[in-house]
Amino acid sequence: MAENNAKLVGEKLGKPNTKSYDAKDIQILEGLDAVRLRPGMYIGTTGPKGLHHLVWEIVDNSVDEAANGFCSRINVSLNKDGSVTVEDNGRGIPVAIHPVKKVSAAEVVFTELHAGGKFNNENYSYSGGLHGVGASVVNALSRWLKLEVFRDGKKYIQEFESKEDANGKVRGGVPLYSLKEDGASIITGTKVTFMPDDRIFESITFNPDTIKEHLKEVAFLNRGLEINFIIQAEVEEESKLYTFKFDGGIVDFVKNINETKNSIYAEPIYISGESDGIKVEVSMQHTDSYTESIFSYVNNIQTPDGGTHEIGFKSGLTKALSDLAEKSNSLKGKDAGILAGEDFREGLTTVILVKMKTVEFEGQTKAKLGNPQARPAVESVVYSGLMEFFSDKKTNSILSSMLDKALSAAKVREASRKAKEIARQKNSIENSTLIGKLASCTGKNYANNEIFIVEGDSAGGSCKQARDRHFQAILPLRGKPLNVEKKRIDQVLMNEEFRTLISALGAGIGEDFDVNSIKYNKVIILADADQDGFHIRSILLTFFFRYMKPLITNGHVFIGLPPLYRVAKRDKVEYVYSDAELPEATKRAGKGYKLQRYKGLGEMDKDQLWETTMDPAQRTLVQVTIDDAAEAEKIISTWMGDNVEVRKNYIAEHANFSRADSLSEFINGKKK
Ligand code: TSJ
Repeated sequence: MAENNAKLVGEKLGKPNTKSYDAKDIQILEGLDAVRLRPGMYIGTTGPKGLHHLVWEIVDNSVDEAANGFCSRINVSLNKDGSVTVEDNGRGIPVAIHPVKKVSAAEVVFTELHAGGKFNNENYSYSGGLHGVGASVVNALSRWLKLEVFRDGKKYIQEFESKEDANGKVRGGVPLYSLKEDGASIITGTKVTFMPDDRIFESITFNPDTIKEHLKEVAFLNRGLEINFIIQAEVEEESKLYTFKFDGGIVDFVKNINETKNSIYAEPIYISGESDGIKVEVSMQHTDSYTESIFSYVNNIQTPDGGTHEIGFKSGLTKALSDLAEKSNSLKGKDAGILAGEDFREGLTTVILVKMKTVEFEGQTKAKLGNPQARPAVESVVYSGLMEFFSDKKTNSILSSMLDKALSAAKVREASRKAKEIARQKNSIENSTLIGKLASCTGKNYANNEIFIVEGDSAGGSCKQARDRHFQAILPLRGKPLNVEKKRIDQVLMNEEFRTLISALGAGIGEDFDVNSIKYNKVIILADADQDGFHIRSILLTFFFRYMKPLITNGHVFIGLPPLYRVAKRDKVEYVYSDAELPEATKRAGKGYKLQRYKGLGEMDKDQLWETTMDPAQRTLVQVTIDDAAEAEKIISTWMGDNVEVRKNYIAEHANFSRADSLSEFINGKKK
């Protein structure tokens, strides 16, 4: 074909600027007119998203060439003048003259709607879908575009421009001349440079980070493909080059996503296969977090709203792991029975890549795969892939960490369900014995009300005496059940005081939690500065993090700071909140002062407690941020984990229980 091309092109080339337009050409141009008339129909928006879509469109063509095995490198450049260049080392767009249209194939690509890549269906068996509206759309929406094709030992060029016609109407993508030879070439490939039309787009300034992130993602999805991104100087202070090439493909993608998390086994699992003509690739890895994240793609196009391929993945995973749990020695049959699909996905990061011929996108934003046949195809590939993977003894430990994780997720889910039930029945609970522990306040103005969660019955008693009952409620937590190490959050939830807390806050729990109906504006945790106190604080924060997140993000959770020392000389009293401040305080007091060290809240009398810890005018509160709570959750999972060594080290490292400033360090928040 190549020889043939050269000949045909040779005949046509060498006669530049002699082009005359017949009726068919004008029809073609009218196609591009339609694009300029309604750009949104083709690229979604004329905002930044649509602007960047132009780059994705061009890059897609090179990616297709790579997917077909003819291209190993793509260079993308953000140029000084604001234009973008995309260049690959593929075969070069065919330059043969189209037998009917009488112009080069390359020109057809840039001037005819929907021609992009479609003229050779065999080579493009997996391209298409929403994307691939193609180069002609980019051309129509560009101020100018330059094409360079390197093939058959030659370089060919063609330029296009948006031009005003005789009637003052702007036409996009008008060829300045037919594709022409422009010297010899020893390389092959395609290079396209274009300048978006500022009469179409809100702004024509590209965001380098957006492009960089997109190219990185493309590189992950196309194992081994090298993508270089060059930001030319003046776009940024100095030229920058980023190279993305991932020989692990989506396995590297999963590793990258999990980089900042703790994975519970070393390597992501990789599964690939084909079913019903659909190619499926999956990589997955569990972390010790609780959220599930799935990134799915069809023909390299992201499907943020999921669809049939994701459903297929989930059922394949559930079936395989349920079967394996059933057979597993470490799980008793009874335990295996409580596992549900979602439990297997807690903390799971997954990338799903599906390639298929005719893609149907669904939903408002066309971000969801609709093809029904993708579901069973992905399910069977995932099921058999996992069964095969776990048939090897070497993977036993991975399986047991997965099943352990799923089991604890199931227990939490069960406990959470029970807790929700309790929250729902809160009206009947309010009259029951449970609420007896709570000393509620009399004021009905929630915005002013506070609840102190206090460690220990004795401290709780002191607080009840010390408080201003108009706006301060006290909920004592019995220290003992919470002190038990290795208590899981699900067991903690079954604790009576927690149930009381849920109903006292009156805003539900979990998905049903409604921060707008909380009965207390400030939730203040009061615990001692010792190991038990640290533990209780962490459990409470973990509880809020998991079941009442908006309580934290809306700034309702605080840590109360009781003093560590009382320095007194005659009637002068100073309270000291950290060891670091003690020398200063004693110096201030001078000779003959009396020093009292508080080991816990219970050692203060009610007046001292009020002055130092509860009186809004004098106390110190630390507002808890979501990062603190996430950190607490990590501490708790370490604390409660099975690995005693890790636990000991972690506690030694993170908790110096005798100093208030280490608490502040742990809490990390702003003093209020
Ligand atoms: F579409 C485009 F013009 F915007 C564009 C296409 C832009 C860029 C940067 C690259 C490409 C492109 C197209 N790279 N590689 C190809 N390959 C082909 O078009 C091609 C080459 C050879 C054959 C063949 O059958 O010999 C078939 C095709 C489709």
